[in-house]
Amino acid sequence: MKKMQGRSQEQILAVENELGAHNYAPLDVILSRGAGVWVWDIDGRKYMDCLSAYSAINQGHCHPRIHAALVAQSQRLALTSRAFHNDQLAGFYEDVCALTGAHKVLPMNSGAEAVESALKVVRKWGYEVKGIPADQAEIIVCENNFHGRTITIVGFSTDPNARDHFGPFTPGFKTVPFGNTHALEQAITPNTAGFLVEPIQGEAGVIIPPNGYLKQVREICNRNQIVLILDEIQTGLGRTGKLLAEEHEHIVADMTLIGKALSGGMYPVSAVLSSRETLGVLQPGQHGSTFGGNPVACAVARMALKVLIEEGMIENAERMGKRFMAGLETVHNPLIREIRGRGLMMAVEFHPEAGNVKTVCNALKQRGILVKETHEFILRFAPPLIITESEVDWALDRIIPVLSSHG
Ligand code: IF1
Repeated sequence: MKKMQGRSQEQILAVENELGAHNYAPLDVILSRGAGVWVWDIDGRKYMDCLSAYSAINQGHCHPRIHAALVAQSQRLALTSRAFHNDQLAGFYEDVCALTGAHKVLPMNSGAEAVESALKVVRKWGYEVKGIPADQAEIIVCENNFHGRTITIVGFSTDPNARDHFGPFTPGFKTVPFGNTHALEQAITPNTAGFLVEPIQGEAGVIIPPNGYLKQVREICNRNQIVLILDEIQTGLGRTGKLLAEEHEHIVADMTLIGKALSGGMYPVSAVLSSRETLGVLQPGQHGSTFGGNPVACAVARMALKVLIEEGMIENAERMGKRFMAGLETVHNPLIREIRGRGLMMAVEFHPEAGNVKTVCNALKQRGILVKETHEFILRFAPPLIITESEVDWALDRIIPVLSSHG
């Protein structure tokens, strides 16, 4: 196996360019080590990670307790398939249900798999419980959604870049404007089985709905016997300053999807959480996954949740989010359209005339801050939830001058 050590950045990128699919345009940095909020590149330069692998690293890079759980379980029993039971799965179910109030859990691996699983279950619930005629189930989603990259999911995306030339797509989906309950009500028919929505739209650029939106959505779904599916794969597990973003509006979804930080970034783990009635429609042989609910995933996830709670990361996200936002709001640049956020899920949106903000990402990288733009004009800031006051101040000292002078 060829060693990468000693190769230059150019040599490594040339290999990636030659042998890898070009489905990403990463920032020009090659990381080789991470600890807490910090990462180092192959030349030893240090950066603060303000992306957290799109909120998969809420607990900080290489959390020692999560790592220890990964090592210990992988040395004992790594995978059994679900053809047999394993001694970690029941504990995972208990921990997740105790924490979230869910009655049933379906363990999967990636976020997209959790979304796809929820879509299958909601359709099946529609036919078998609600009595929707065969193959007529409809699921409503929102414009500018992001729920993953499978053909069914990109089929109901409104982003041409995500969906063009991947058709034909799965039928049975309707799209409504995010944050608009009137449009949602108008889209409902007797065949509507579910409504899939992010509490805050991440990829769209941290789009926060009007106050009361989720509460009204909850009532509309109750009135129309529609399963409310909240995709909390990015907003969940402390990112917005609550365990789940739904808590900001004091509602409980019928199905909640979690992933990413469910493993602290250490292993692909996701889950569909639900009431008995919805997940209860699944019978043996009707759904599955080779790695879903495997002993390592369960052991890692149990520890990832444990440290999230025991180390006060959720409360810290609330406090540090306020400090971070207060700092960002001191930036006065006429090219900035809006600064918004909830907890440590934040965004700075520029006017289009500011040009592609990738230049800002590069300027921030030069100062030791790693962020990524979304949709050309929006910078998202999402550091690990363990960030301290002094680390927030360190970041702001570097971010504020760059944002103030852009343009
Ligand atoms: C990429 C985006 C973020 C998600 C929500 C489901 C999934 C995601 C709300 C699917 C995944 C990731 C995917 C990754 C980059 C990142 C992303 F830019 F793509 F849109 F976070 F905003 N629901 N988001 O955010 O989970 O299957 O990836 O585990 O595809 O580039 P996954």
